[in-house]
Amino acid sequence: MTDLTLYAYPTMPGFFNGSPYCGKVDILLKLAGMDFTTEMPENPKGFSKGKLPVLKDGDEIIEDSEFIRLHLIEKYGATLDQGLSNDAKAVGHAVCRMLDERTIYGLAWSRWVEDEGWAQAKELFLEGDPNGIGETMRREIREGYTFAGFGRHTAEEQRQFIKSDIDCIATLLGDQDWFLANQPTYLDATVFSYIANFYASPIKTWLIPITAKHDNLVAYFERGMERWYPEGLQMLKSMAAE
Ligand SMILES: N[C@@H](CCC(=O)N[C@@H](CS)C(=O)NCC(=O)O)C(=O)O
Repeated sequence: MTDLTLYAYPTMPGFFNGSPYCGKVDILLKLAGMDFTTEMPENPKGFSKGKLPVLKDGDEIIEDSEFIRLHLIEKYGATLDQGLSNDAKAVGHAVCRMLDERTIYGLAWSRWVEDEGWAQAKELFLEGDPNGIGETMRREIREGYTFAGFGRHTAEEQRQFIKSDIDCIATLLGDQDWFLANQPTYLDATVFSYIANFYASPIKTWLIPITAKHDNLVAYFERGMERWYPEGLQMLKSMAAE
């Protein structure tokens, strides 16, 4: 009997999470067949890293999506790798790091820093940001990414970087249903969460066209939605039909 709570940012019922890190863990837990509940904690900053997702497993608190993945392996034997070769696992590792440590810049910058994305994000995530918390986060992201280098590039250069990451994912997927194996692995938990946020987030940004031009990524998105978020897919289909 497990007692698992995923602390994650809230999302529409039946929909993928607007944070790719939270979405990744949601899918990892689904892939592992775990029973769990999802909650928005009263104070995410109360955890030692001040970030979500966090997994509570009985008395244990595990922070960071990567440590949560390792916890599922260590405690439950849920490798979620379909017996991949070491070479394939190395590719999986590299792709996860690219998305989580670089491509994320494009997603966060387009939502939090660029005016067009921010106008939408503050309504969706912060109900208009009446207390100005979002403005503080916005400044922190701009400063942090500028220190890291991404923020020093022009918009055109930033988009070139992110487009090359998305092109790389599309090439790697090719005509397969899932990355690396015939059934989804932990890599799909990560990639799907990004593709979904690029392509079908309620926040509309320049990430949509550079993802949508890859037919295989669009088909992959729908395949993942059917598997993990069928209600959300229905919602999207009815909205498109209106
Ligand atoms: N490396 C972490 C990153 C988690 C992360 O950056 N979460 C964001 C949401 S997408 C967050 O909590 N941001 C709030 C903050 O940094 O204050 C992981 O993989 O879990």
